[in-house]
Amino acid sequence: MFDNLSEKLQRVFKNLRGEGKLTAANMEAALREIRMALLEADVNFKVVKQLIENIREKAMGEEVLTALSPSEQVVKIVHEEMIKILGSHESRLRFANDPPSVFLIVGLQGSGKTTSAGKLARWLSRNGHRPMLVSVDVYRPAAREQLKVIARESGQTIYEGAPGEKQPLELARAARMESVQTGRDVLLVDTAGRLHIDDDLMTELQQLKEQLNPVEILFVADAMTGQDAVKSAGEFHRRLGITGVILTKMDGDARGGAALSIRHVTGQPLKFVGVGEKPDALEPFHPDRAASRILGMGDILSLIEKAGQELDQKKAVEMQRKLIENDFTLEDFRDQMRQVRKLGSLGSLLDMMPKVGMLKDLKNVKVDEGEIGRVVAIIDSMTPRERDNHMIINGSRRRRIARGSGTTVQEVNQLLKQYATARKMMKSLSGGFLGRKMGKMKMPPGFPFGDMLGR
Ligand SMILES: Nc1nc2c(ncn2[C@@H]2O[C@H](COP(=O)(O)OP(=O)(O)O)[C@@H](O)[C@H]2O)c(=O)[nH]1
Ligand SMILES: [Mg+2]
Repeated sequence: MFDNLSEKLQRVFKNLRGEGKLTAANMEAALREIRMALLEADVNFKVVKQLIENIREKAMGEEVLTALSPSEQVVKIVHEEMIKILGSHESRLRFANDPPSVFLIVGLQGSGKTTSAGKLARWLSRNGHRPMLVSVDVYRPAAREQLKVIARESGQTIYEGAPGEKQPLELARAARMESVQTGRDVLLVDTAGRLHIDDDLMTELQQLKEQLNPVEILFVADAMTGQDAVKSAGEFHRRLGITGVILTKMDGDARGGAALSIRHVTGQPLKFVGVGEKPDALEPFHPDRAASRILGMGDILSLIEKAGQELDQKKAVEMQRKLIENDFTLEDFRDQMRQVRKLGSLGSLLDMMPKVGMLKDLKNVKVDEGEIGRVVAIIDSMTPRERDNHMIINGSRRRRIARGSGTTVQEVNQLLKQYATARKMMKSLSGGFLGRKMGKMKMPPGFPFGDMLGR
């Protein structure tokens, strides 16, 4: 997500780092590069123009702070302006005073409507609602079945329709009645899509809108289609009036052009992003966090939120101290592995982390359960003294540990080597940029010892 843009912008900031102060000349050079980076990320040209103007105005204005370096100043300004373009604050879903709140899910074929409807039902259930799903996509034979399967897999309630109900309007009406009778407070209506916007589809959607009076008309767009997604969002808004956007497949979109353009071009907020095919791969969109992610500061807030459910905050602080002081033992390492296992994939964890230098490589590291299990087993077989000081683990100790953990001496060697490399890496990082950043950021454990896996 945003990887390419993030990389390019960081290069611009790095170049600025050598400058003593912000001048018209070096600022113009930086602006040119930022402009290029945005255009290459497929950001709408009007948005780029606006952003650059805003950044220039601020940078050249009176707001320049003497306490910050030129590079820090530009990062701060770009961050602020990017948040503005993305929508300033999180746009929450609206609900009707009179339940059920009807959400119409609309968009082109293949954009991710059905998948997102299922994910949204799950998200709503977990946030205190009682949603009901219904598919009114009566054209493709498998469409309604698909939603049924998704609903079943994620434990969501669906209105399947009575035998006679064959038309979208009939189905929607019946589902609404069923929602009222069974006390469901949100009705999610998954609609049909077409390959292109056509009049028949629009007429049908308008009729559904008229009849159901939805509080939300959520346009689902595929982020990978870039400016095409933005264009069709604009078109749907013009003809139907959308209230928000769900941008799917952000996990596969390294550029981020659609995400950065949609709000500014359509005037409607990005409410959720789809970040994978699994039922839980849907996140509310936070402009500030997205901007931080683009600028490579890492999505620290999301990380802490996610980690917070699983981790003991005190332990996190302690772990962070250890990381910085390079006082990180094999015992701590084992704890880390267990946390990584609890949190799920290391990839999604690292996606939220600051992208600094070599850490980027870690994203491609696959964590497999077996590997973690092996690491934990090996460390379990060590004595407390060995865990505290890996230097004492000589040949005979290695053989004993291998036997005790059901692994080979080679695997034990490999683990120790990876551990040593990571310690070294931590040392160099903790002295530099990351160390200072981390000092302020309360870094939870689980980071960044993926290096020691899967190499
Ligand atoms: N990687 C990824 N795939 C997605 C996401 N959302 C949807 N998909 C996939 O996109 C394809 C089309 O989705 P579907 O919901 O059937 O689209 P619809 O025609 O608009 O209903 C399916 O294969 C989904 O699994 C997402 O956020 N990430
Ligand atoms: Mg569908």
